[in-house]
Amino acid sequence: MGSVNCAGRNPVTVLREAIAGGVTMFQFREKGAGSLTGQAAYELARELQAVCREAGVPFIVNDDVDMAAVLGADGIHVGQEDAPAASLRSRLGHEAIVGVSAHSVEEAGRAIADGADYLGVGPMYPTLSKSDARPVQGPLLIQELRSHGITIPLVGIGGITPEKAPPVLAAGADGVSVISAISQAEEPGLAAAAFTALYGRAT
Ligand code: 3NM
Repeated sequence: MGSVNCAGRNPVTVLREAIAGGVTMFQFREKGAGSLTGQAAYELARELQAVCREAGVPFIVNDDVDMAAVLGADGIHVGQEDAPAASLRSRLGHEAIVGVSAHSVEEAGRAIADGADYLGVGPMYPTLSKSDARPVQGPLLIQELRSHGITIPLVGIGGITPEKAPPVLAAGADGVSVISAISQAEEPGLAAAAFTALYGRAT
């Protein structure tokens, strides 16, 4: 999540509320039209990192390994075209969490061989939050990854709402990664709680 995802509200408030609702990991993703750059992006990142620290929630930076290193982030999330996970981890420290987006069995296999800790798998459903999203894959892709013997944590991403999350979890995902269904909800805390309430039941 980043500043452009928050329906004009302060991202710090949105994140605080989301964490109060049960969000267990946060990824700073400052992307898209009107997003902050340079110093302003760093300032927001630091504020959001402080909220995460206070709550004991891991703070992950999307794509920008320099930012992750400068901030001492808990981890980084990258795409297929970025540096291999193991080299990112050696830059950030061996405890760093490295997540990689995967859109097929082949991409997943490569990311795991390269040292990914978890995979973001999507898009599960149509999304408005990523302009260059791949074609929708649906929860079936998660099932396919599991049937190929992939055991590392998988999180579904893309267009996931509390109503659409159960098939993703039932397909074998360990969790869901969500932007708009929480960040643009009238009450991000309640929206996050609607997701966390699913876990006991669907996994
Ligand atoms: N990655 P929302 S879909 C950041 O398929 C991102 O890899 C995707 O936002 C992928 O929850 C996506 O608002 C956007 O749909 C997720």
